[in-house]
Amino acid sequence: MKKRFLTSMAFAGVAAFALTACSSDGDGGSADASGDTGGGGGDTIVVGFAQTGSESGWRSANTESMKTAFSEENGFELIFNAADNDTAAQIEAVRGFISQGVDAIVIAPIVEDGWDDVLQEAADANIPVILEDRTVSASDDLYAAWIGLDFEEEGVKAGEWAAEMYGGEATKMVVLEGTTGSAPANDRATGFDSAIEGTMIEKIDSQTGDFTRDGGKSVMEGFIQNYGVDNIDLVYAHNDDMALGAIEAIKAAGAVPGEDIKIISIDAVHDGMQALVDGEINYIVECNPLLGDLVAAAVTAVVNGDSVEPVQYVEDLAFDQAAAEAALPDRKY
Ligand code: GYE
Repeated sequence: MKKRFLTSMAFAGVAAFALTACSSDGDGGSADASGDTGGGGGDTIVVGFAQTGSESGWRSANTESMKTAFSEENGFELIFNAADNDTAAQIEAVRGFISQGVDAIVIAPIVEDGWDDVLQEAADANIPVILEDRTVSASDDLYAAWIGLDFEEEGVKAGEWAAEMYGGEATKMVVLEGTTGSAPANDRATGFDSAIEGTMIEKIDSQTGDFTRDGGKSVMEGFIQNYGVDNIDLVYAHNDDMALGAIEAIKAAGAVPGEDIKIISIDAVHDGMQALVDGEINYIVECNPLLGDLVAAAVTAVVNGDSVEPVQYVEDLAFDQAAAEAALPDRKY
């Protein structure tokens, strides 16, 4: 697949386009009192959005971005479903959207596998599907576009920093994995592992904390119990929420997070960035959740029969403590 990185300039450009396109839609379409929900041509576009759930700060920011972009003023009617991280429930939600005859379906797929049948059902019903955030293993013929982040590259960035800072001395690392079977958990592991290959960082354990703060805390408590707080040097958390849970567990065991046990995580949500500024996390790779405008622009294009870039990557930054201090006041999530 050809990668296309959208710089923040391009991102802002597309966002501006989406807003312009939508306000003209809003003038003609949403004033239509007939209740006509047919797609395109100035009518309200009815969109079913199957969100994963509400597991993290990243997810809250993503949901808000989507709800803002798919607003009535922008010419959309959004039918929102959050599946509480239950894959079967998420697939059922998509089936519900198909039977309601929505104009388009947007999915943030909890896991990569298992989407072939329901995507085929949407295709058979002539309902276009746009994926946002996570990827699927199903054929890309079954959806119009995917918009999200390069999770493997995020893992590489985190791993390269770990290799540079800690790779030259014996370092025992534990990993807090995201939801099992999800694209970011798979790819962030692959990217990180490739970047630390040949260094003195040794992965002594790796378990899922399901991308939640409670999950990160309880898995970290287990690691501390099994290995002893003095025998863990580094935590790699697949998201900030799990890192924040691990911080609580490390403190409760009488150690100092960020000093006795170093922590690297991914997302750069506000609470994670604050912990980095406070010295309790050592490095964070960004994962931008503000995808709403890009997704709305893609939905509008597809519904109107216009062409759409099938793979849209949004670029991520990375922060050490000094960079976090500088960036925190202007962060939008
Ligand atoms: O990193 C995590 C969330 O899929 C990129 O899901 C997303 C991940 C994000 O729960 O915080």
